[in-house]
Order: sequence, then C-alpha cells, then structure tokens
Amino acid sequence: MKPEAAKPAPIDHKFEAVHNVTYVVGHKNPDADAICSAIAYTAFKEQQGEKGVVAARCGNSNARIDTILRRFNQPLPFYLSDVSPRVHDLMISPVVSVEDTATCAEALEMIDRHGVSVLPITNTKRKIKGTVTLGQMGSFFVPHINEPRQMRQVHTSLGRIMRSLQAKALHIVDETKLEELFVRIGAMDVGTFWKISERENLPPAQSIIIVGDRRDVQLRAIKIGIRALIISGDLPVDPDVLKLAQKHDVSVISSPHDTATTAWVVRTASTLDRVIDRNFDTVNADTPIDEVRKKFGPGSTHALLVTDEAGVLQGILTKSDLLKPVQTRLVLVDHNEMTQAVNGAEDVTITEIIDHHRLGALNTQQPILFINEPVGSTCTIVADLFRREGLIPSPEIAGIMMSGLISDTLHLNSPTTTPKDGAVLAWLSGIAGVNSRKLADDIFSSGSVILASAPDNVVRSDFKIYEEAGVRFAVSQVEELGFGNFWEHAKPIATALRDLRNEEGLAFACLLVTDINTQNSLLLVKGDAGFINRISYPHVEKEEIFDLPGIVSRKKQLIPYLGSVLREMAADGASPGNSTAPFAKSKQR
Ligand SMILES: [Mn+2]
Repeated sequence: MKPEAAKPAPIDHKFEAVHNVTYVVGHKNPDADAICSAIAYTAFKEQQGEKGVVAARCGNSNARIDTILRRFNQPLPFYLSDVSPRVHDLMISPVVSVEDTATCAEALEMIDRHGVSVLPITNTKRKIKGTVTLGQMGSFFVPHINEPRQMRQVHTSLGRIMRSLQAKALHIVDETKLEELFVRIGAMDVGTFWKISERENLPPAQSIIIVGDRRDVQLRAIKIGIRALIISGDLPVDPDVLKLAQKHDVSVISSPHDTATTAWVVRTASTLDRVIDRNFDTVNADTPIDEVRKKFGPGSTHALLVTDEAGVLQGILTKSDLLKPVQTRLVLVDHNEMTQAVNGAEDVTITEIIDHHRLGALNTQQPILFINEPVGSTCTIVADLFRREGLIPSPEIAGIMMSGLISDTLHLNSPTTTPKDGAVLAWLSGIAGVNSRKLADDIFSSGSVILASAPDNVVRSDFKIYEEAGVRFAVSQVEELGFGNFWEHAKPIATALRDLRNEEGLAFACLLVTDINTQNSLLLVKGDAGFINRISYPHVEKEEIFDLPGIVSRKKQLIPYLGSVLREMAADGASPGNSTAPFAKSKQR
C-alpha cells in the first residue's frame, strides 16, 4: 500500500499583479494636459516595450476632458486617491502554508525549504487556523525528561508515520485513522519488556513498538495486541510473525532507518495540532502600512496574517517586510511640486518627471529622469519624445496629445506658446488626421461657461462689484473661444444681467465677454441711457452691446476706462443711473 501523498496548500496569485506598477499621473484638479500627457506618456512607454505602466489621475474629470477622451476613444485614467504604501505593497504573496492535517515533519520541511520564520496553517479552504514557528517546533521536540508519557505521545495516523519514514507496510490496519499513540522501543529483555508500559499505563491498543530483528519481542508485542510494530533497519520479518500479526490485526511496518532515527522520525509524524499557535493577528491587504507599524512594537507580534473578509489567507507581513522598499512607482507629468502631487507620493518612488512648469521643491532618493522644458504643454514634450525616438503614435494618441497641447496653449495663442508647440501640433495633426482648428473649436466649446451654465450663473460666475466716485456697479467676465456661443445666448444673458443689476441695486452692470483666440472682447451693459450713451466704443447690434478690440483685462483695461466715464459724468453734473443706492443699504458681495 502506498503512503498518502502530502498535499501542498494552494497558492493565491491575486496580489502579484499589484506589485511593480508604475503609475503615470498628472496633478490634482487635473486639466486636459495633465490627463492627456498621462495617457500619451503611458502609450510612449508601452511602445518602447515597458510593462506594468498605468495611466492614472488623482482628481475628477470635467466636460472638456470628457469631450477629448470620447473623441479619441480613450478610457478615463485609473483613479488614484492615495498611493501611501498599503499592506499588499509589502506583504509576501503568494505565501507558503500547510494544512492543519500536515505533520510536523512536513511543516519543518516547508520552513527549511522556503526559509520562512512563520508558517501559516490553514484548513482545506485556505482559511487561517494559526501559525507555527521554528521556536514552537523546537519546544515541542525538546525532550521533557520528567514527563516520559508525554514524550512518547504522538497524535497521528499510521499512514503519516509511513510517509515520514518512507517505510513499507507489511500489514496495515486503518492507515488513515488519526489517533493518540504512544511510541516505545523494544530494546530490553522480553521478560521486562511490557513492564514499563504497564507502569506508565500505556494501553496496548495505542502502543507502537519499534524493534529490530528480535523475534521474541515481536511475538510478545503482537500477542499483547499492540497497535503497530515498526521493524527498523529494513530487517527481514519471519513469515510466521507476520501471520500472527495478521491474525491479531496488528500492523507491521518496515522502516529503512535504524531504531534511534526511526523513533525520532515517528515523533515528527505528529500532526501540527499540538504545535499550532492559535493566537494570531490578521490584517486586511488594503490597510495602510502606517497603521500596522505599531502592531510590530517590541514584544508584540512578529508576523501579521493577511486575510480577506472571509478569513482566507492572502499573504503574510513580517517585521522585516516593513523595511523593504515599496514597489509602487510614479511618473509625474504636468507638475513637479509635491503639494500638487497625488496623496502619499512622498512615500513611494518617483522615477520620472515630465513637466513644463516652474521648479518647485522636490527631493528624491535616487537620480531620476527629469525633463522640464518651457514649452506650451506637457503633451508637446511627450510628442517630441515620440519624434526623437523615431516612434509614431497611434492616431488616437496623436489626437490626445493635440488636445492637451491645444487646451494648454489656447490653440497656440497663449503667451506661453513656443515655435516648438506649433511644429509639434502640425506633426500630430498629420498623424491623427485631425484639423487642429476644428478640434480646438470642439474642445473650447465643450469647456464654455456659456454652454455649461444657465444665464443667471453665466453673469455671476466671475462677478465683482466696484465703487467709483460714489457709484456702485458690477463687471462680470467670461472667457470664450470665439463669440459664437455668446451670440447664440445673448438675449437670455442680457435679461439675466438686467435682473442682476436690479437685485444688487447697481447703477449699471456689465458683462465682458472675451475671445481668447482673437484677444478681443464684447461688452454687454445694462444701465440707464444717460450712462450707456457716454460709452465711446462702437455699438454692435443692439444699443447695449459694444465692441472692445484689444481689451482682455477687466482689472487693467476696462475698470480704468469705466472710471474715466464716471468722472466725466460727475464733472458734467450728470448721474450714471437712477439706482445709485447708498452703499449701506445694498448687499456687499
Ligand atoms: Mn500643462
């Protein structure tokens, strides 16, 4: 009969994938360039053959970002709220473990082969039952001279004994039955042989006798009706002895080892039952490392078992694991200041920074790749990397980079724009097969305050109250790409501005609509005719809308102009409006 095979516990691979990830992530409150450069730089790395790179974000999307991603078929990058190291970043997984029906010998073998200090013990469903350590095993195997009965005791099955000994069964009864057994060596004279057992009150049916080729002791033991006879040194057994054993249902096992070794090995065939430490600490894989650190204080636990909600073993975390470097890596795009970076960034490894902003204070442990170029967008830099490496991005990724570039440079109109931005945009346009003018229109109209908000919110979205020469008035401003959206909604916006003037008790109210593309503005004014007639700018369409070429700054250009009109009126003794309410009465916003 073959000894039952040792069953290794199954291994959980779930958390392997979490390790060794590099997140490419933009700043908090991401704008289109932060999102697009993360996606594009991830694609660049993948095209270079890098594995485990994931595009990420650490904030919510907005209408403009959604429009861009939809247009170029890209999913929203992976959301990272916090990259502070967690248990799953440092734990050992898959973890070696044995089932609670294993023998001490098997557990020792696992400890030895894998060099682990703590061995988790599970049931067949991988639910945690406890742990064993070499130390616990040691105290179990150290001879307790004053307690001979306890020293002889093993909790095991004959099958496990044979497995441990690599022994042959000559005759076996109830091989798999787990039982309490007492082991003795039949070394003394046959006359005194059983006296010790009697004195120690060892029942024959639970006794195992290890003996060499001593026929007299063998026969006597069988006649007493012991549980099993183990013949050491592979010595031959007389056929009539075996026959008697069969008659008395006594198992006979042939061990290849000498008597002393056999006795030792039989003891290691004990199940782990008596050795298991059932006082163990568990922790969830998502727990922040900072929270578990205190559990490893002096004199406390030296291993935490990582389990899921069902108590299934996922890994193990020991004190020394806390010293390991965290595997999570970050590539920062479109920012280089820690205050703007994802939470926990200071606790993980930053491997690269690709940016176009001013340098902020940031220290790293290792030298890193740092590309900072004063161009219009981070996407410009990423596209240039593709170009320099002789790589062609996919049309979708080219479109994504166009979008980030257009968004950050206001389609090459912002003062941060460089000739390189223009060249890169043209290159990307050819690959994407997308007209940048049309794409810019789509992007900017998706982000339009006029399109996204109700008229009363449009006039209040960036609204300031001023007092000049005893006159109280308001100027709001919206920035748009072109005046198309404004003209479409001019009527309800004018009504909302009139309501605003009345509600706030103002002499007059203005809305400055600025076209970022052309750097021109329109001015919508609600006030009395006496004031409106004094405005020297040309009328566009109705009386209340004026054309203000070259005016983009409320603070530096428009307010000084309005101040001069008010002073002129005061000099003429004219009042700018009938609703010049006293300041005290009006609500201050
Ligand atoms: Mn940017």
